[in-house]
Amino acid sequence: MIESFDTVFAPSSAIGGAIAVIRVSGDRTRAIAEKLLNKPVSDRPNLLRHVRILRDGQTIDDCMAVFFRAPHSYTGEDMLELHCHGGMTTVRCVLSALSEAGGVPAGPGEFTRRAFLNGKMDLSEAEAVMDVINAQAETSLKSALEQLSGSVSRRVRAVEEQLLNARSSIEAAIDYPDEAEESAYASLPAALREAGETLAALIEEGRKARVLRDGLKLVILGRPNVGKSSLLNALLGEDRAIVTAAAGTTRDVLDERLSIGGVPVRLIDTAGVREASDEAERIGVDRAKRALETADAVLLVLDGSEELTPEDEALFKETEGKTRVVIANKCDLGRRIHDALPISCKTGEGLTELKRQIETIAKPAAQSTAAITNERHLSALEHALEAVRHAEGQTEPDCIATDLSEALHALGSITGTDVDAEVIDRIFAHFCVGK
Ligand SMILES: Nc1nc2c(ncn2[C@@H]2O[C@H](COP(=O)(O)OP(=O)(O)OP(=O)(O)O)[C@@H](O)[C@H]2O)c(=O)[nH]1
Ligand SMILES: [Mg+2]
Repeated sequence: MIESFDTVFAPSSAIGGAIAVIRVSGDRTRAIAEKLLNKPVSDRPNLLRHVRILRDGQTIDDCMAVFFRAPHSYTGEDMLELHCHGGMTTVRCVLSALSEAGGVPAGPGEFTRRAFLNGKMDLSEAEAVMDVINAQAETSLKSALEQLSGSVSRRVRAVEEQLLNARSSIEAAIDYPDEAEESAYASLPAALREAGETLAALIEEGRKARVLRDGLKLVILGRPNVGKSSLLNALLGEDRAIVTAAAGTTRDVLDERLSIGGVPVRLIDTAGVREASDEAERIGVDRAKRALETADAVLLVLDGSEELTPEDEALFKETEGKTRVVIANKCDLGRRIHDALPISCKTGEGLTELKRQIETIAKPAAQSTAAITNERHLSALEHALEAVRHAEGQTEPDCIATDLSEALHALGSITGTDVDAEVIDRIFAHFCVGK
């Protein structure tokens, strides 16, 4: 267990690069730096300096170092950043020297946890740090950077404000029951409704924008042998799925990630839909239909060199109402279907246009970068909404006040003003060491 008074250290860059960044944070940073570098830390912080790291009087690295003085650092504590040579041996020697000088190896997310505890950022901003690192595409990165700059906290604070107003009306009613009818109490129903509407809007917007994190779920659907797996491979640019001339090749659902126009997309190849001839194929067809139920959009693939079949017609019906792109594949063999996007997985014709159409579907979903997309934040908002709705159905001022406190508690857990220690532990446990 790392104590908050420990001075911690950890490598902060990926292993194997030319330069390894090692960070130290805590009260003893200055003493440790002076021991390792064998000279006093300069009075001018934030400057990159050329130094030698010593261990038992021997130079173990010739590198660069920056000292940040509390509270003007990432963690809010004194910090040292060593930019060493990147080899495993160098890094291991420097880490041993730090340990011998009194440092303690940092656990996952320890630096960001300290930044949160020292008030350098709120909890939603701390969580955004991890989202920035894990961002799968440009739009997810933009959204995480928005969150890092405090957009989530700002929007949550606005609802908190509405709820606090509602609560003060209630408190007035409890304290001065006789004047309650004329007083602010009269405005309570409207205040509750307004807070509920804001919460509901935030939740809906956030759920939509979660596409940013999970990717637009795009299901490739069609009867057997029209070239669904060939399309998956063509869009991915690699031979991921098995393609054969026999109908009924794909049995399982294949789920691949790629980025189209900066938006993360989950591309899902399915078994060709028809009356299945064996058990495995039947299960495959069932899975294809289940994938369709949760799809954000569908690529309905036809064989453009043949006339439409009754199986194609059935799929048109099944995908009605879904966002879809109808594709006539194998256009290199002939064009017998019109009103569909002609492509050829064989020659690559039409693929650029297809990608453009996918981009137009994915982009609007990705536009709201300030939305609250983190699952923990969304469930806290839902909890708050439930409490507000409950309050709307109450008549006793005391009961309404209790509901409002519960809603405010839920909102406080987003920014971390009102959060249990275990929640904090759970959040930082998912961080990488060194961040
Ligand atoms: N000429 C031509 N052949 C294609 C094209 N796309 C796919 N094919 C061929 O069509 C056959 C079926 O391709 P698949 O990608 O396996 O088709 P599928 O829809 O995944 O088939 P199932 O998994 O059985 O449902 C293979 O022989 C491919 O080489 C194309 O654009 N032009
Ligand atoms: Mg296939």
